[in-house]
Amino acid sequence: MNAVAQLTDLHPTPDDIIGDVLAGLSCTPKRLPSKYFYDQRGSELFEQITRQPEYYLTRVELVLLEDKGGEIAEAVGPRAHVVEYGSGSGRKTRILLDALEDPVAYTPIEISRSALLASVERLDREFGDVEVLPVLADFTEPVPLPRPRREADHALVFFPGSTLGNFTDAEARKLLRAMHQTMGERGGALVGIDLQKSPEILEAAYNDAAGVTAAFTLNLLARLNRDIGSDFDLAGFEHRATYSIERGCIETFLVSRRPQVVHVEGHAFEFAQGEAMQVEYSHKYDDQGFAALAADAGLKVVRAWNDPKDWFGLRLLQR
Ligand code: AVI
Repeated sequence: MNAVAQLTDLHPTPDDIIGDVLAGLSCTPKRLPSKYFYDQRGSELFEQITRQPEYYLTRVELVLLEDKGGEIAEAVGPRAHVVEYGSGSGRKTRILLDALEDPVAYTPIEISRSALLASVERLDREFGDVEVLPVLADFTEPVPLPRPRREADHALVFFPGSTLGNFTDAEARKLLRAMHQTMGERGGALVGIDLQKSPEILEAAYNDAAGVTAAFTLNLLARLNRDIGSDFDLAGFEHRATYSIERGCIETFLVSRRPQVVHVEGHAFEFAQGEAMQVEYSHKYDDQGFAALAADAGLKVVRAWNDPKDWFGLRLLQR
């Protein structure tokens, strides 16, 4: 049986894009949810971001996984059922599965059917030796895992890329509590986190010289225009990403270049010149802050691996 036939559909509630956009534009200051960045073009642009010289996160995490694969495998133990939150990081998954001792199964969890199906065919081909059991579900909720043909010793949730940093603190706590449930009694989680560092390095990573991140941010407006019929003028907004040392967070905004009115579903929203609409958080962690976040979800950091410059970290969490 192939992986597509084995897809478990937990019927996640579809995104309410119109509701989310109307709610965000009615806030002061205005905001839009960053989860809507990832249409096809947005995913391609993110892929390009990961190849920009300033955006170190992906490169450093890949090398860290390669370098520490043996230690990670030892700490995780044999016969894991690897459960990935999202399915966009095939290269990282391959490195992890190659490093682990006798992994039993691989379950990507995705809320988008098209994204899950697109990745599943590729995964089934690439991970021929490991059973692929995709699940269509919202990973911010606890997810009952499918049973592999061969019994697994425990589940290992894999959440790389510092994607956790894109959630607000309250959302991250909820997600980690759900992860605590999903991983089960004997399970663990391997989470990639971007670490706090100089604002210059961080701001450069989110304002690359080639303008790919700016194009990625603006694509959100193109996506909304296409999918919900809004009339954002892309030339009327500019990308801005700034780091707050106090909050340990890159905040990305779309700043209105002039006074303008945007229409969504018959509602009119006025923007002043220079008005900044918040579109993304990218939290950066220190050891204390991350351990506290995990502890709120009943999880302990049992192992920590950083690259030699302490720019990026992998954390193994257990109950
Ligand atoms: C996917 N996520 C972890 C990226 C980040 O670094 O926050 C998204 C991104 N936004 C701008 N550049 C990259």
